[in-house]
Amino acid sequence: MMDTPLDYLYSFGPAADPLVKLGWGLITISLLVTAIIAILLLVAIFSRRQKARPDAEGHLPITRDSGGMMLIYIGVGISTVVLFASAVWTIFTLAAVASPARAPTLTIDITAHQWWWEVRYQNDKPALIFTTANEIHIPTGEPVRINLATVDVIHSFWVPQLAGKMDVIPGQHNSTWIQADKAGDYFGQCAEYCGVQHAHMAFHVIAQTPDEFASWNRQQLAAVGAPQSETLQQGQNVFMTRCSVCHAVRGTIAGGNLGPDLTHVASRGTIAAGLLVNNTDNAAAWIDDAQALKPGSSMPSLHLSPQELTDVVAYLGSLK
Ligand code: HEC
Ligand SMILES: [Cu+2]
Repeated sequence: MMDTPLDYLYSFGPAADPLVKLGWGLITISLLVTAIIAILLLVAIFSRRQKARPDAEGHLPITRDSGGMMLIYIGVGISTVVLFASAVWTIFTLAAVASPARAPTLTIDITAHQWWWEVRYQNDKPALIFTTANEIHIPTGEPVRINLATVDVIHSFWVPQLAGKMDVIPGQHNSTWIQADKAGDYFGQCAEYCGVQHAHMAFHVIAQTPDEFASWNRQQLAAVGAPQSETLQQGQNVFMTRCSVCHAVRGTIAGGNLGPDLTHVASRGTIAAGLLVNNTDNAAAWIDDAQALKPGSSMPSLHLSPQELTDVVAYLGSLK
């Protein structure tokens, strides 16, 4: 989990377990092959031919023994069996992770943007659909369907401890699934180079017990109330004039969709796709000069007045 980011040698769910076993298996086979070849090579280098003895006339006899061919047959034979077995194991692994054992009850549409992830929780009832960003909450023990789309270039969705990579390709709808059997914070990362800030296109998958997940889900659906103080009112005013063209806050007139939905931004652990811990100082630094922190991002450096900045940061902080 978090203490070992992107550690793909451990897995925490059925979409990743077979992959990790295969990974360990192929590493073991590769190391064994390397060791055996190294040993054979050393034997060949250091073993000496028997010294030929000259015959009665003083000539060295020419010997053509054919024993070497047998070794080649054996070597090629063993390699073929091992490679074929690895290929079969790989095919079975791909089949095992192709789809979950039972149909997912939860579907999340994920849209990749340069350089952040839009996360939309699907529901048969339109009123229960909501959008968030860069932080995907899932209930433990449940397979979750992930539908992938992109608004710009190719990206790749990767949470190594929960599933293999799935590319996100313009004009194509790929889907994959994840499942976490243990509660925790799993690190995810765009795994296909997508421009200058590719390295800062991370996300978190937060697996919670079904009860905790249900209460998180309820909280995300809650509408934002009216600002409760003068500062928050000022902050909301700044937000509506300077930010709402790109950002949405459900329940207000802010409906922009160029940037992440900020309805419950204060509930998220990080901002700017995993780049910064979500606290007052970082939020202020980000809003003041996003281009210094994530050059090339579609979030402009707003350079607000100190008062406007304090107010808008307080407003965002109230969006729990
Ligand atoms: C021109 C469009 C645009 C404007 C205007 C804009 N933003 Fe952004 N904002 C973005 C984009 C795009 C991102 C995502 C950047 C990234 O992570 O690469 C973003 C990210 C953010 C984030 C991080 C959200 C998250 O969950 O990661 C916050 C907070 C934020 N903006 C606040 C503001 C505030 C406050 C204002 C107004 C003072 C503002 N933005 C104005 C486009 C905009
Ligand atoms: Cu990327």
